[in-house]
Amino acid sequence: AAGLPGAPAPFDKGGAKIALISYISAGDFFQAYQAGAEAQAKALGVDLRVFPGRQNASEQREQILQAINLGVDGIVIDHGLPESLGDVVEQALSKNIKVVAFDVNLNNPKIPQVEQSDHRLAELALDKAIKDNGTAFKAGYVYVAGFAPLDRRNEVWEKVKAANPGIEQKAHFGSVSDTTAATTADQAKAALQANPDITVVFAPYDEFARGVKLALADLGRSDAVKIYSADVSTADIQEITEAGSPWVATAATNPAVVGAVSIRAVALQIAGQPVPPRIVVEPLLITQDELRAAGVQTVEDLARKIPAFSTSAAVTADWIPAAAF
Ligand code: SR1
Repeated sequence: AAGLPGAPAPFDKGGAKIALISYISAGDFFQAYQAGAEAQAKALGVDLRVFPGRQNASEQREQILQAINLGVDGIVIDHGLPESLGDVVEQALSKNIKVVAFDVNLNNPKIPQVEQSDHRLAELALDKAIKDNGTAFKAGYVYVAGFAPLDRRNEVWEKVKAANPGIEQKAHFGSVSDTTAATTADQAKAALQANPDITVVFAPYDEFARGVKLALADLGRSDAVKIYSADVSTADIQEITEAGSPWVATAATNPAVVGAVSIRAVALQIAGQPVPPRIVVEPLLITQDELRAAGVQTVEDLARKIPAFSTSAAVTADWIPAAAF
C-alpha cells in the first residue's frame, strides 16, 4: 500500500496492518460501519483484515488469536461479550498490538472505547416519544441485555419510566441474531396481540424497529402504534417515509463515520499519538415528518441536508486523510 509522506511511522511507508473483528456483521448498521472502516483504512494506506461476526463468542476469540498470529499492528473489536474477550485481548496488548473497542466494555485503561453517546441517543428518541404521545401511554419495549449500547440505552428508558409513572411498560421482548428483525417480528406480534392497548414501542436498534413494523403490518395495526428507534440506513429511511408507516422517529449517527473513527483511533495509537479513553460520536434525531418534508430518500440525501451527519472531529490529525464514503 502507498505510504503517506510526512505521516508518522509506520504510515509514512504504508502497509500498517489492522484487524477489524466484529461480533455481528449482519444488518445495515454493521455493513455501513464496516464500509466506513474500510474507507478510512484505504485513505490511510492500511492493510485492513476484516473478520466477519456471526454472534459467536468463541469464534470472535479465535479471530483475535488469528489476528495476533498475523502480526497486525492494531485491532478494532466491534461489539462482543466482554467476559469472553479479556484474556485474548491481554495477549494482544502484551505483544504491543494496539486495541480499540467499539460498543464493548473491555474495562482496560489501555483500550479506548468508541461509542455513539447511547444515553443521548435514547434521550432524543424518548423526548420525541413524549412530545408526540404525552407522559402517559402503554408501551412495548425491545431490549436484549448484555450489549453495551443497548444496556446504556436501557438506563435512559428506566429513568424516563421512573420520572413518568404514566408510562406503563406492558411488554418486553427482543432477540439479537442474524435474523433479528424476523425473530423480533414474531415476538412483537405475540406481545401486541396480548396487549392491544400498547400505542408506543421503544425499539432502540433499527433491526428491532423493522421487526415491530412488520408485526404491525401483519396485524393490520400500523395506524394504532408509533415506533421510536435508533440507527438509520437507506432501507430504514424508505421504511420510515413510506405511506402509513408507524416508524415515526429514530436517533442515529452515521455508522460509516463511527467505523472511520474507530480506524482513526487505532491508527493514532499505532503512531504513538494520544487517544482519549472515551471517543463519542454524537447522534441526531431524525423524524418521519422532516424526512418527508425534505424529500430525503437515502443516507446520502441525509448527509447532503445535514453535513454534520457525515463528519466527526473525533480522533483526527493533520496527517490522517479524510475517508471517502
Ligand atoms: C445488538 S447492539 C445493536 C446496536 O449496536 C450499535 O450501537 C447500533 O447503534 C445498534 O443499535
